Amino acid sequence: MVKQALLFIVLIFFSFKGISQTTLFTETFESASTGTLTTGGTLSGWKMYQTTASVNEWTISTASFITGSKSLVVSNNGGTNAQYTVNDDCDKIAFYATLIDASTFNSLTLDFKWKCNGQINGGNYNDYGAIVYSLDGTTWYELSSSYYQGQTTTQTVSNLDFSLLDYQQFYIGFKWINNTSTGNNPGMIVDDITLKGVKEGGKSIGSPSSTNQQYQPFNAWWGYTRSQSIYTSAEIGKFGTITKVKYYVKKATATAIPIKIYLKTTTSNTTTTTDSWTTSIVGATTVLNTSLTFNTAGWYTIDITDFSYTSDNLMILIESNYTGAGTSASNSPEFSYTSATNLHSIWEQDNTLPDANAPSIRDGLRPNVIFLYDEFYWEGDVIQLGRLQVIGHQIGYLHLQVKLQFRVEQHIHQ
Ligand SMILES: [Ca+2]
Ligand SMILES: [Ca+2]
Repeated sequence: MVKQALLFIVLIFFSFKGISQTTLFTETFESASTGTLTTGGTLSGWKMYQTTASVNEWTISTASFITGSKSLVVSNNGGTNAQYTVNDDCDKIAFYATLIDASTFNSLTLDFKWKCNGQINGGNYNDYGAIVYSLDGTTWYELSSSYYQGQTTTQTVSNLDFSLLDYQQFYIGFKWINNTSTGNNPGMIVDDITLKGVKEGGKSIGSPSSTNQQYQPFNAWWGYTRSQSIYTSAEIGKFGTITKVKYYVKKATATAIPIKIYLKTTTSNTTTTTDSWTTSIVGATTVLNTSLTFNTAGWYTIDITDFSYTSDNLMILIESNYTGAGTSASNSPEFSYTSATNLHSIWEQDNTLPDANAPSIRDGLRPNVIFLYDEFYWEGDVIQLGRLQVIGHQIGYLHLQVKLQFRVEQHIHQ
């Protein structure tokens, strides 16, 4: 009797070709109409926000263009010339009047070209351009204290860090300020604006414009500290497997801090004022136990043991165990926070563990955080491979190559 057994082996090879960026917004002004931006309607999608009225205006103009034939130009004569009136002070923003939706993107960067002579006097910027953003189109914030002036030839800015706005929806703008005397043409001219990001599942909680900073939640100023935060399901807005968390470092230092991070879900809408730390961590999962050094300002990514977040609010509990009496204030890193009533509690103590102490202090100074999720984004066509469904071959932040290798073996038993 002959038996035939068919061995069917499928080998799937994945190769990742690195992180790819997606363009979220781009503008060359080449298809835009020329004219002066106003606070009323839009001009080819662009609008003006005014703090100080002036004859100096933002225009889309062919005067002193940077590339192509049109640029965004400060002008005192409707865009005929790239010139400004130095004795008429001005504070105006040109902004693209459609929200940029980066709610599923991180690692945002901005490219643009610019020219601006303007004025600096004794180290003080008097006439200059700046990058600004807004969450509502009314309240504007400078991205950084980098100002643009002193250049009469085209300057190229590439990959300017815009990650402060990761996972946000926002407006982007360019501010022109001049004071009431002295200055040099041209004023600010902008062109070839491109905002890019890397698509990855996540959620940012806390105001990106917050200027508040504190030692919590990774506090080295005390010997031993604990931080308890609740981020509500309404704020987070999505369940799934959380793979990483990010905290925003405002003050970087070279200090290594032994830390532990715990996660748990809770139906409570407030952090404790009565429980000890020992009680608080009951039922929580330890997702990290290591030493971290927050030596770079900006979002600091912490890879945690994957946590399946499936219901209720999310509680993050963090121990910092620098030991002893802690380190100096200058050596302690600081982190961004946003006030959130009843959603952050702390324990702080030198020399001995505060774990049995109750109550804590409920300060409501909750650290800003980004949650990263284990998600894949697929684009393109659908390919059916039996039960394996591969939708396209381009995922948002990785380029995925799939090779299938089939080996058929015939075994004859006699
Ligand atoms: Ca152009
Ligand atoms: Ca001036």
